[in-house]
Amino acid sequence: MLTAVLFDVDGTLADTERDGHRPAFNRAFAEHGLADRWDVEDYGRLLSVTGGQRRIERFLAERGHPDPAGLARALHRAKTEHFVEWVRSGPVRCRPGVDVLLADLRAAGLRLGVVTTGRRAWVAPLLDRLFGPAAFETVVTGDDVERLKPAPDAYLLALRRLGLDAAAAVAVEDSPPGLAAARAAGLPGVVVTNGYTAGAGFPGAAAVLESFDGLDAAGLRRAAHAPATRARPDMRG
Ligand code: XBP
Ligand code: MG
Repeated sequence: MLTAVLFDVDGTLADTERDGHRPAFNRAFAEHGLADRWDVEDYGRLLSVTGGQRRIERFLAERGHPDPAGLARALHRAKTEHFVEWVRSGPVRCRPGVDVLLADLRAAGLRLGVVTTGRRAWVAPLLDRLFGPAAFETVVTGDDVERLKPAPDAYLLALRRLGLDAAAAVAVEDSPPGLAAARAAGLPGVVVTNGYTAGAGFPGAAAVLESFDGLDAAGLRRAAHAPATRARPDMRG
């Protein structure tokens, strides 16, 4: 029986990537004297690497930088400060329909958690700003686990904290690595796509939706228990 819903943050609860994280990375590059800037399209490709610090490190390594790990650490620290500033004072809002869905899930007695690979330094103020304090029973961030999505670690930790089996929960995600993490932890995954992930393949998703509009607790329950989609022929190993 479904008793808990675990939400991803970036791209799911809020559209943070294109106009939030991306400009924060670019400000950090500029401050460190780097000429690199991630445009909207580049950033979409870079999102296949989860975790901002790993994303920068991979980018620098591919360009032959002599100390990609060290510079990525410094850049990511600066990026996180800029992003926190945006979270506190920028025009961030939850995705349309999310607040209505959360209220309905609560009214239906479902437990709510957050599972993200982003850093707690911004996740906590973002959730506070959008949903108020203590809106979620547990919040797992990229600081809490060794391996980020698509590894199952963050979802497994959330289940452990809630004392639940995977069959009692559903993950709500926006991206292929997020869905893969949920599936690897044994959870059904309902995907709600956004500008960056519409059109991506989501093998194993219980449902793929384009928006939260009209989605309520009953609809999410139905979606979670739909048979998982088969892998697309071109996605099979
Ligand atoms: C989100 C991420 C994060 C953000 C940036 O993935 O991969 O790295 O892009 O946040 P998901 P940080 O939505 O699957 O959790 O810079 O704090 O890593
Ligand atoms: Mg996401």
